Amino acid sequence: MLTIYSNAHRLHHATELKDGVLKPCFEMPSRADTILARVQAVGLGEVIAPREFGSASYARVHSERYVRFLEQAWSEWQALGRQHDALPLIWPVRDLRSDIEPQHIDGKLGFYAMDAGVAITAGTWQAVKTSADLALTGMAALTQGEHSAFALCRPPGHHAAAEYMGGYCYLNNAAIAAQHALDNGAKRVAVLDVDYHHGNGTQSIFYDRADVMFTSLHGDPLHSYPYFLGHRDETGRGAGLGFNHNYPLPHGTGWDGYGAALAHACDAIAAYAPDAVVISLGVDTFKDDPISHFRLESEDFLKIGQTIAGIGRPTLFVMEGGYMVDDIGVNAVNVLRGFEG
Ligand code: SP5
Ligand code: ZN
Repeated sequence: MLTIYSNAHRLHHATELKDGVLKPCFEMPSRADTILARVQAVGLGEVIAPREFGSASYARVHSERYVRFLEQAWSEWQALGRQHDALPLIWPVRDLRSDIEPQHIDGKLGFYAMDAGVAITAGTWQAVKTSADLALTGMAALTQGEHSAFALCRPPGHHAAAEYMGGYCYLNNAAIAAQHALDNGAKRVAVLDVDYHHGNGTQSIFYDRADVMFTSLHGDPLHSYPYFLGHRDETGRGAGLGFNHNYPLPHGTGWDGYGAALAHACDAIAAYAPDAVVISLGVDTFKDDPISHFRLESEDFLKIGQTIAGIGRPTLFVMEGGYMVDDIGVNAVNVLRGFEG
């Protein structure tokens, strides 16, 4: 399987608010290094660099003003003499106004962030746009006839919506890739999100649409981040009604519960007959993941890949979460090897 990778991810290494204390993000550069090392160790296939696509491709699923904000936030922050990571400190909850974009960077950060897990640093934009380019390059390979590809994205993307960032995510790499397929002749694309956390951003982007079916298996939002989306009754809206499927699963879910939900999800995706499938590949479902609560074993990730292969469609794997540095390489590549059979 083709892997698309760039060292640009190293430009982004930020801090997050953890249990009330600012600490280095769980989402750190060594994650991608570990996964790349495993790709090479098992000889998965060729590793190529991304093409540059540019903001117009990102603005197919994000608003132009949001993309501009991401591009300019660090220089606006730095212009105030600030040197630490840019973080929001106020959010427009409920009856506060969210129809007017503030001009001050502190206002903008709250306006465009859903949480305090998306600090912006000097190198963040370069890493973020390259991550989106990895997914776009992977999808371009599928449209040129590859049956599968692996975009080794970092930072991840599935919590980012049209106009907000959150949960280590800035641009929604999987959604950008899905839209690219549609813009290049695909009629229907399925996005299947197997990260431990609900893919709220991807759901939000495609919620009104029938040309992208979104399916997510995740920790029940009653108890797990992102808390405010991902319930079973979210099934789409308008033309999109019936094209959004959530499988919230309880703490402690192991292969029995997970495998059954995944098989059900993949049957529904196969029935949709998509021209391409995008997998939001999080491996934070692993039993030893430091921030999650499922109990998958390393061998179970092979079975995830096998089940996805049963859909039988061209498939782009887009890296999302997974934080147990020693094992995420094995687990992510097990999905890819399981897919290849
Ligand atoms: C892409 C992705 O997986 N994003 C996940 C973002 C989760 N952010 C909040 C996690 C809070 C978990 N707190 C548990 C602390 C354990 N010491
Ligand atoms: Zn996650």
